Amino acid sequence: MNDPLGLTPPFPPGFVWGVATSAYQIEGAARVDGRGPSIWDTFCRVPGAIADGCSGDVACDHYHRWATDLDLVKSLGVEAYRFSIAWPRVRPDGHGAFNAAGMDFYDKLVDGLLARGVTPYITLNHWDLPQALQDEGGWGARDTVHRFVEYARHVHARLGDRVRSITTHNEPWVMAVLGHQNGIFAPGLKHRPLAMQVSHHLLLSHGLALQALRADGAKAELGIVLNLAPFHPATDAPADHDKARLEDGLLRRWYLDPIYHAKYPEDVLAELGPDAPLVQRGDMADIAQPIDFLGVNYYSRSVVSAAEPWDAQAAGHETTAMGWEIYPQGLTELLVALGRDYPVPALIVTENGGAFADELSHGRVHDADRARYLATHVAAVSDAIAQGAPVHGYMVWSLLDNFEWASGYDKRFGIVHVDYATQRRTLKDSALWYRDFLARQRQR
Ligand code: GBH
Repeated sequence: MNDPLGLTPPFPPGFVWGVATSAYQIEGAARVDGRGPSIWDTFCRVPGAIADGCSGDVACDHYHRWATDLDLVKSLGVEAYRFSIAWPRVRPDGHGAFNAAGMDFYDKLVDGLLARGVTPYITLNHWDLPQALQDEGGWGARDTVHRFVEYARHVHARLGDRVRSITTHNEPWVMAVLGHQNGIFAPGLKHRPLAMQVSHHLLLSHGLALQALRADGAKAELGIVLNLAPFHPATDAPADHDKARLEDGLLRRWYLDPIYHAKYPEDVLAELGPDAPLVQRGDMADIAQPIDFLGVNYYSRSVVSAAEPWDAQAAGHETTAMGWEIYPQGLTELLVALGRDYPVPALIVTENGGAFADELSHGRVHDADRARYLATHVAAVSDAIAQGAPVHGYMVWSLLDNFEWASGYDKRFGIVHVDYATQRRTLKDSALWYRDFLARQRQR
């Protein structure tokens, strides 16, 4: 396809292009080399929890195919690969001995990336809490905060000298709200006060981990990844505007105000009332650590109406296979607003991409819709930079088709197709577009 970016200014020098994955979604090998069960292993066995009834037991078998998968990463010409460490591989029972075999896998992965000239960006928690910790209250229990800090220090001691970037948590809102309030993600609970307590413990563990890693002499850039979306009122009615402001409070300000102002937003606390979390003295100061970067996962905007339910699809917008509206200008708006509202030193788009109805035929996947999605969102990032947003990188979600959580394997986000029966990988047209786009970037 032609280059909609031909007329955009070149990206700043040092801008980092990448692809992203997460452990449970690709690794498989669920019972290999001493890995313990995570809350997702458990949740996948709850009847009806996963659309196709499958689990991450095998997934993309990346645990065994990592070397050829890294060759694919290199072939794209990206600078960075963002992946997550499976906590239940590193410390299978949550608080006992660390499992050397589990850590060895990530050691090989990091060295394998460096050998291929690709920079590792690691995430410590992409949702796969050890089940043993869930059995003791999970993220609702304050002890889990300290177990996370121990795990973070252990991973940092092994890999910290070779990774450029360490993310504490991927999308705390998703873990807290989808996992403990809506119950659609592991651990499948439905209790708002618990969800808010979980969000507080995630933030606290983030802040304490940053302090611990810095005390340990961290050289890597340290930060957190949030799922964010601009909220647009469906109409001009004041009730819709108020709702949009509150939703932004729950998704964005709830996580960034503590980090930057050491307090939760007043309007959100007022709305939560008795559902607000218990905060101990000193917690807010512990959370308010400087971050080196904020990771932004962007998929769509959110149109908000006080009159539920509002259906964006019914409003006639083009959507991906997830039913999420395709709205690239929302990424510009979001990044510009973040740069204006908070003194973030660096924003990195840590995930962006779409699920589409791909068809593999004669060794090709003509996913022009995905390539267009990526190209228009990359252009939106360029617009944000032109408007002053400090964006330092962009990563495609995802390298591979993979286990899309409650949606199972039916929803494909990869720029590389995976045939699960044979584990054969095929570069989709979107991957070829990204590779060629990156090659052109380097020539400018
Ligand atoms: C990310 O989460 C995850 O980090 C990643 O593991 C996952 O595979 C990827 O995205 C794709 O899903 O229901 O229309 O209101 C995404 C988090 C939160 C994004 C909920 C969409 C609601 C859209 N998602 N959000 S809608």
